[in-house]
Amino acid sequence: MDSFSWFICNWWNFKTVAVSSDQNVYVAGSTTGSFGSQTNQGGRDVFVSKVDGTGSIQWTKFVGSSGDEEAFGIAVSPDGNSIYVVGRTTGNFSTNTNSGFNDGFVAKLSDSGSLTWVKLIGSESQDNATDVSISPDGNSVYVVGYTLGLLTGQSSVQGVDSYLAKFDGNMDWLNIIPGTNDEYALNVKATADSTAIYIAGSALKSRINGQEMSSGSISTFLVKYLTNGTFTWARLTNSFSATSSGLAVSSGSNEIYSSVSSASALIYRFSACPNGTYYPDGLSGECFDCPVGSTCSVGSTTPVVCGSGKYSRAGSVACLDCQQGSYCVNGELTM
Ligand SMILES: [Ca+2]
Ligand SMILES: [Ca+2]
Repeated sequence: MDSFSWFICNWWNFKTVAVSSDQNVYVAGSTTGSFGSQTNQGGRDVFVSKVDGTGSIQWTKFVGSSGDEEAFGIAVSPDGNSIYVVGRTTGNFSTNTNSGFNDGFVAKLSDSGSLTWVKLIGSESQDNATDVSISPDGNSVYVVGYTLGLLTGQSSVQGVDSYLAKFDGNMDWLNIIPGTNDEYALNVKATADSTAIYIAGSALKSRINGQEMSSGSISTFLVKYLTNGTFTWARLTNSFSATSSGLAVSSGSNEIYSSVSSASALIYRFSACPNGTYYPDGLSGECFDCPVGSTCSVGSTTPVVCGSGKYSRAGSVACLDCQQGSYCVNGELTM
């Protein structure tokens, strides 16, 4: 048991992997077997393993009940001390009783392999937790997933609904992505500047906040939330039998990459508008020129109107003093 390659055997189902800042690798998946001191509780249990930079397995911990567990997402806190795993379960966990069929679960483990807690996100119907991301300060844990039922805080059911939930030990809030039919949130990333959370997923015959998805086949979408839970916008990324497969945000928080599996593998890039341009959503491939009388710095969502006695030309980043012998109203220069 001293090499990573040993670990890949056919009754272990790897699903997800994360790397900590101190170069340890955490993997999660599910298994019907037992392993070392870890005894399977029944059906499939989730396993979490820590592998160090040399490929040596440091520990393996089971997260299981008598029901079936599967893991879909894993994240490590920036300080490397906490590991969060999300997935679904048909069983019960100590103080958390399953609400029916599958419930989504969130499990927190320490970097030494002890299980801190397990929380369920569930309705009387099918529920799932698909991905997890952690804020830069490590205090906020964002979980996405989808439900066929009615979750706490959810007012009505529109086909398959997707949620974004925030945890800081307990669940702070859970918001439903505003879609009209079936939406499946599959990937989540909190930005490094702590301002936003991006969610990628797949949708069927749905409009998300007015943004039309494909009417006939599975589309993929990108959604932005603010860190206080406010929905910001939705974008269609691909409209032809596509599934969201990954999501990444640049360290500067100004570039979003969304990967999609369709007839071919695709990557969509959304970036902040450059100086002298703007876009209402802040990220776009089609930025507008800053209008006459205003200025726009990089990433602008709204042009800033020049003050009295100042003017600017289209595409400006700075207001200029009104010229002698001219007058300037609302940022426009009149000779
Ligand atoms: Ca189990
Ligand atoms: Ca359920």
